Amino acid sequence: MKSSDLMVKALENEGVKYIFGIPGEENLDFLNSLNGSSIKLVLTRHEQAAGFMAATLGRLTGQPGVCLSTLGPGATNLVTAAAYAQLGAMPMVMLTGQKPIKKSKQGRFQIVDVVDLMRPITKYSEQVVDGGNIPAMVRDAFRIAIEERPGAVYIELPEDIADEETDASLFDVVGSRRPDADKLSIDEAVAMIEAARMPLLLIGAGANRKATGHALKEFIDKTGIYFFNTQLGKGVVDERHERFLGTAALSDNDFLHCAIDRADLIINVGHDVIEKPPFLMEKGGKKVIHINFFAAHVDDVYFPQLNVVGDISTSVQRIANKVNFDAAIDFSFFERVKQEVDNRLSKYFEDDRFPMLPQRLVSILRDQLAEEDIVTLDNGVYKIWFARNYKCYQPNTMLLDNALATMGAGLPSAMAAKLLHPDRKVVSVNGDGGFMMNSQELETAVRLNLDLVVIILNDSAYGMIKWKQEGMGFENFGLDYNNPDFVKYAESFGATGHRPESAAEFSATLSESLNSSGVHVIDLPVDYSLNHSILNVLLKEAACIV
Ligand SMILES: Cc1ncc(C[n+]2csc(CCOP(=O)(O)OP(=O)(O)O)c2C)c(N)n1
Ligand SMILES: [Mg+2]
Repeated sequence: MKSSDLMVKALENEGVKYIFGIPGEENLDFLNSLNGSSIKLVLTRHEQAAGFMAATLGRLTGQPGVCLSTLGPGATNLVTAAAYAQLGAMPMVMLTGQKPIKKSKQGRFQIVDVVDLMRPITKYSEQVVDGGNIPAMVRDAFRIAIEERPGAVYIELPEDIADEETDASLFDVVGSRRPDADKLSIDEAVAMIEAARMPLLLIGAGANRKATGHALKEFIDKTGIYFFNTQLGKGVVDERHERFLGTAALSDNDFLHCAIDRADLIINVGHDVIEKPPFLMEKGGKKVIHINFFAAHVDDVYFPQLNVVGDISTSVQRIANKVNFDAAIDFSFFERVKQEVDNRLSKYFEDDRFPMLPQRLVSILRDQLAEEDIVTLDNGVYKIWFARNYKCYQPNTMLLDNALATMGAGLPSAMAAKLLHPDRKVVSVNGDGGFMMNSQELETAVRLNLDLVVIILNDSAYGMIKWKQEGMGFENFGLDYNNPDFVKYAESFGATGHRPESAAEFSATLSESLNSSGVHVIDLPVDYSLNHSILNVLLKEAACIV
């Protein structure tokens, strides 16, 4: 068999259904082998978007998404997506071409050492030097990408190797069970929880990767312990739960930090330090139990006193079964904080000023979307408002990136979510800056016949950086730009463009767009005037009001 055929067979063997990317001439053997396979090629307009889509597929399924590019420039375009998958713990396999390695008449033309380039931002980075190695390399790459902590892997298939004959055969896909935590660490956790007077539960990124919600809800219901989450832990337990305090989108001084500051123990499930810290540890301060698939990375602001390492769901179940939490413990303080947080966060939910407040957008979207519908966010200052104010009812129904926090992933991640869940509504929320970083993918979305709503928050600026600039007391400088006419822009791709002029009109446009087919782009003027006064000023002065 030709090696490129074997590569396709090896990917099929792993259950791959999509490959996202842009082939170059160095991939032509592979492309030909793909023709007629069960794998669907999703052609994109930029490799970065292909990588973001593959990573999102990995994030949502737990199985690696696969992306493809040519050598040199195509491969370097995958770098940001590799970092996105690696930091965000999303399993992803990247496959690129390369010039012939045995004999080439092209000098160094387009040649970059991609294997070395990818090494620090992947879990595995190797070149295929013999077609016979393909079955083992692919099997191992997939295993490594999936294993906790998941991430990106990279395989380079040079042109001459792809064309070689090989008689190698595939390996069966053999999974492995995640080990459970040692009994002693469970006992220690139980003892620490029983000794605590003001414990809180924190749900972080790792808890969103595997099904842990059921075990966590049982733990909360049994003990009555209040909980909060990180941005990547949103939705693991339904945020309408009576014990839910909120999402820690900031590291300190937010309303819910009033509760966190008072806690004497944080039972920290699935958190890892790639996220912006949800709270800051201090020496001699509150204690932390780290429950995750791996031990805590120690950091100046994170040094848990106990690691419970093993399958999260099993650890939480075992702790819940054993713990005898004092039923008489007084949770009234946390109860009061919860009331206050809920009141504060919903303050502008009905405010109809236009341009629209991000808080109002959050409430309109939450009203119009069903439990299982998905919102994806790009990176901008609205992410903070969504993380704090939008309540998720199910895991992975708000796809945001609190790890690499790159701009440009919002639209591709929405496209991947819709491909995977055609029965759910998907809304992509972007800043005007982030949207323009991968807006060319509107063409891909239209070509794929995706039903998608894309909202662009228009402030003609890199608003997030403006907000930080103001917070640091600097003058407004260097962050404004002009936008294209987004309605015409959308139409030129075959999408439908909308430009509402009031909150009521936006609400009606959104509803219409959600209930009709095709790609809808809504250019929404946004009012960011409260970013500074609430997030920089009010929170510092008056976050703790209970
Ligand atoms: C690729 C990339 N470049 C730069 C940044 C730094 N950055 C973070 S948010 C932001 C501005 C985002 O602007 P926009 O998308 O318009 O959102 P807004 O905050 O204005 O709503 C910038 C430049 C980043 N996170 N990623
Ligand atoms: Mg902007």
